[in-house]
Amino acid sequence: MSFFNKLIFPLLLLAGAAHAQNGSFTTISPGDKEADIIYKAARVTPSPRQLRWQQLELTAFFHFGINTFTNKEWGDGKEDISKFNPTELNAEQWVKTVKDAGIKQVIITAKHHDGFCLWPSRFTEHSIKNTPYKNGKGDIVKEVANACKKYGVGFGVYLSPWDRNSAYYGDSVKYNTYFENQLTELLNNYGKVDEVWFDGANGEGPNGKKQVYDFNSWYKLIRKLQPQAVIAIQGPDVRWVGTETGKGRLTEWSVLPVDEQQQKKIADASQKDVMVKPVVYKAGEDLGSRDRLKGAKGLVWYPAETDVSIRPGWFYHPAEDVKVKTGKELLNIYFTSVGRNSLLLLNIPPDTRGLISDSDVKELKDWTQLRESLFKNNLLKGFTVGCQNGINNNALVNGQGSSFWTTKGTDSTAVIEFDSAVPVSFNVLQLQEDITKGQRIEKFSLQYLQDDKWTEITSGTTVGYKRLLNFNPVTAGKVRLVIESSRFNPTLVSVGLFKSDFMP
Ligand code: FUL
Repeated sequence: MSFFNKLIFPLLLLAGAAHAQNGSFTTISPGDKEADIIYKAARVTPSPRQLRWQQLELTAFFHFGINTFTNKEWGDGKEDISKFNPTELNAEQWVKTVKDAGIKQVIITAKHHDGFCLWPSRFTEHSIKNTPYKNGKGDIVKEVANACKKYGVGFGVYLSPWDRNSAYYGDSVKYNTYFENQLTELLNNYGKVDEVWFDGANGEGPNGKKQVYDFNSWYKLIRKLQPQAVIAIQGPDVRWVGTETGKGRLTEWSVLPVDEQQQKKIADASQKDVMVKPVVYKAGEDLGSRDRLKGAKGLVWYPAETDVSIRPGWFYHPAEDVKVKTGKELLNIYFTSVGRNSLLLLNIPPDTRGLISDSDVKELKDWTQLRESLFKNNLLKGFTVGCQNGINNNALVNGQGSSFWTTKGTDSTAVIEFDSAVPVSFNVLQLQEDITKGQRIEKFSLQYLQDDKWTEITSGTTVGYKRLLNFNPVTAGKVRLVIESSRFNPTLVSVGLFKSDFMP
C-alpha cells in the first residue's frame, strides 16, 4: 500500500461509514422532520438491475410489425396479415448498426397495439406463423435475440397491454391469462431478457372496452423467470420521462415520493422486489424537490427513460425517409436526455425489406462520430485539482470512474478548483455523481477566473448519473466548480470540460 493510499484509505472508510445506504426504497416515519426526510432521500440508491440499466446510457427500440406493411402507426387489429412479408430481413444488420452507434441494449415490439405477434405464439392465430414470411416458419423475436447474443447487446421485449385484436380484451380475467401466457413464452424461449416494456397507451376512449390489467402477477412472473430484467414504463424499475420529444427535465430527480398504497405494496413485497404502482408523470412536473418530498410516506429510486424516434413516426413510412433526424439533432437529444439524468431509448424502425434504411444508418454514423470526437479528450486532464474539504480530489479527472470524490465530515457544499498554466477553450461541462451512493447535488455552478474575478459560465440543479451543459466557448486556465447545495455529502465520479464545434 503506497503512502498516499495509507492516508486516503482510512478516510474513505470513514466516508463509507457516513455513506451507509438505505437501498432502493425507504419508509418515512410519522415523526420524521423535513431534515430527516432529506437525509433519507439522499441515501436511496438504485437496485443492481436499475444501476446496470442506467449505465447503458443508450438503448434502441425496433418498431416493426404489420404497421410497417400497412403504413400505419396504430393498427386496429383487423389487418390482413398476409401483407407481412419482409424479403431481406436481417436482424444482425439491425443489431450491428445500433451497436456501432454505441447502443447497448435493444427492445423489439414483439406485439404492438394491433395484437400481431412477431413470434409464433401458441395462444393466437394473429401472428407471424400465418404470414408468408419464411412460409409461416419465421420468428423475428428469436432472430433479434440471437443477433443480440452474437454482438453482446442487451435484449428486451415490448409487449403491448392494449390489444385491439384479442377477443379476450375487456374480459379482464381471460385477457390477463392470455397476456401472461404470451409473456411466459417471451420470457422462457429466448434466453436472457434484460428489459420488459409495458406501454401505457390505450385509445379505447370512454365507450371502449374496459380492461383491468393484473400488473402484480405480471411483475411476479418477470421477477421469477428473468430476475435481472428491468420492468419499464408501466413497471416498478423505470419510469417514462413524460414526453416523446427527447427532452427530459432540467431538474430530474431519481428519488421520488410514493404514496401509502404503494407503501403497502412495498411492505408486502420482499425488500429487493419493490413494487411501485405505475404512475404517469407529466413532462414539466416537479417530481422530487424538497417541497415534493415534504409529505412523503416513502421514497423510492425510480429513474427516467426518454424515448424518441429517429423519424417523426414510430413505424417506418417511406414518406419519412427525408425526415430522419440528423446526427446534429441526435447530438442535441443526447444532451437533453442522457445529459439530464435520463437514459435515451432511441427508436430506429426497420423498413419493409426488413432492414434499417440507408438514411437512418447514415445519420446514426454521423451522430456517433460527433459524440465520440466531442467526448474523446477531457480538457481537464493535466489540470491540478484542489478542494479544501474534498476527499480523493484526483479521482475527478483521472477518467477511471472506479473511485469517487466526496467531502469531509458532513459538508454539503464545496469549491473544487482546477488549475493549469496552459489555458484551454471549452463549451461543454459534464458531471457525474456516484449514484451508487444516492443522488444528492441540488445546485452547482461553473466559474472561471477572469481579470482576478470569478465569473459564472453556467449553473444547474440536479446532476445524477450524468449532467451535460453547453454554453458559449470560454478560454481559461483557472476554473472552479461550486457545489452550492447538496442533500448530504456530495459525490462525483467525474468532471469534464470539452469543446464541440457543433453545439449551439
Ligand atoms: C406509445 C405507442 O402508442 C406508440 O405507438 C409507440 O409504441 C410508443 C413507444 O409508445 O405509447
